[in-house]
Amino acid sequence: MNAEMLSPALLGRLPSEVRKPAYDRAALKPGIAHIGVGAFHRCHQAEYTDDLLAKDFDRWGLVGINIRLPLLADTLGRQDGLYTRLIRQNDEVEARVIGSIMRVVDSQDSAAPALDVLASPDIETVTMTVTEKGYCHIPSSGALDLDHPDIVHDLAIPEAPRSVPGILARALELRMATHGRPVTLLSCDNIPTNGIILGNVVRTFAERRGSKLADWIEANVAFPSAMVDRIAPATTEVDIDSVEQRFGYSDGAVVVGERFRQWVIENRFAGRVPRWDLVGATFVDDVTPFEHLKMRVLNGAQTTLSYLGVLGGFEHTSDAIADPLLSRFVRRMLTEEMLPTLTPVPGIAPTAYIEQSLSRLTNTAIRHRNHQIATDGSQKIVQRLLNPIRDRLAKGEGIALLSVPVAGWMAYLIKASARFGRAWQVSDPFADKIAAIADRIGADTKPLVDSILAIDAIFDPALAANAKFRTHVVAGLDGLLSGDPMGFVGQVCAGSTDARLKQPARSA
Ligand code: CS2
Repeated sequence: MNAEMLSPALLGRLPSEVRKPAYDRAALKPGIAHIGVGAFHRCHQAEYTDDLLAKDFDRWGLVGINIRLPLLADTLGRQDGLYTRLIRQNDEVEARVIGSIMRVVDSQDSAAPALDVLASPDIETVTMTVTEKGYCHIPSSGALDLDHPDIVHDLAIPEAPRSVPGILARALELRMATHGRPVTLLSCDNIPTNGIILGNVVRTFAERRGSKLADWIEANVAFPSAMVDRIAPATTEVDIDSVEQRFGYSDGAVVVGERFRQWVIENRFAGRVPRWDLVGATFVDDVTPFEHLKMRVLNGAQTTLSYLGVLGGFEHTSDAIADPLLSRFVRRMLTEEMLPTLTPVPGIAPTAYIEQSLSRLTNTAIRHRNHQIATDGSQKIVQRLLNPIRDRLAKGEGIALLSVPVAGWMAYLIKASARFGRAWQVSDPFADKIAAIADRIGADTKPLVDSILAIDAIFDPALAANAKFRTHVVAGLDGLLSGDPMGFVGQVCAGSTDARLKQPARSA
């Protein structure tokens, strides 16, 4: 097929079932910059902004910045920023062209294009989805990792930064030196207290650059926290082809997501506020209870299904949850062990939230690969699993279920080592370290767990020293590295782990 490419000229001729931007795109002016224009941003913040522009048109056009792959400036540039957002819910498909992105700059080779946008007086809000590791923080403490190679580089050459904290600090320095206008930096990543962590890393970096910048930031920059939610996996060729086949035009920047979406934002802005609350977002004083709910329940379930799913031979989340055993395991884990760790959220019943989350994961039209979710687990397990485990241990409560996905993360990385013939390819900042530990120690599970728990950037030392936690993780790793990982999950689910723990741990 040689279909016409999506463009402003094509908008008037699109099939009627494809929804179009309901405002005058030619009148758009930039007001928001977004760092990390991946599938999630295009399916979430850009859609909310598209809704806002249709409801209450204001100077809130989006300028996207990619400082890591993919390159997108050409693809989206050819389409004048337009792209198709598909909602897929089992057999239903709903298409909509989003118009809120005015342009995207690729800034992988040099920070200059990113800095030009971020330092512009037009930009009043900067949102970002740069993945957990983009913050260059130490997951277990939230502090800036001063040994991170990009941070070392950026502190030495602050005019040509590579890291997110370095780029933001330089942009703020340029704003201070030129027009001095305030700005809101709004993290939309799944890290706990994301506004506080972003504030920490940018301020720590700025303090190293001198007190003038740090003082200016204190007076002129806001770092609200936010909880963001919509399942939007990486786009595939099949998704791109499906738009051409179904609607007759070509679009290189299609995104696919589920119907559910949520955005809870701490009401703390510097300067003008994009009124996303008019179109379904919620502004609150404290995001923490929402964040716990989402990261522990929805993300906790996804992470659990991803590791146990890969070990059990399942490709996608929906395949893993369709398995009766994994489905039973994850529901029990959430209701029996996760739920009691949640802070009440007005208007949201936790049991109903758990059921809704589990049902979202069964959506067979969302092809979310377990390996995609398993990526960068070292940056995810603290907020999704280890913090709730810590809360339960502090109250003397059991962790027989929650400890299994922690062992699952270890097993996933260990099976990527030479000892297991590199069962699959992994991507995690700690992958090499764990493979080296696995190759050095071999099959003896207890010293293997001891060495992994000693990585204090991930495991807080008090948690790592907890005897109950260690015992459960050793048993979990033993079971998951055995020839029958699903048999082990079955035993845990049948409630026989405590019995197992009385036996000396078997080696893998
Ligand atoms: C997923 C998230 O890849 C992952 O880590 O758990 O991207 C998840 O789909 C989103 O947080 C849902 O809002």
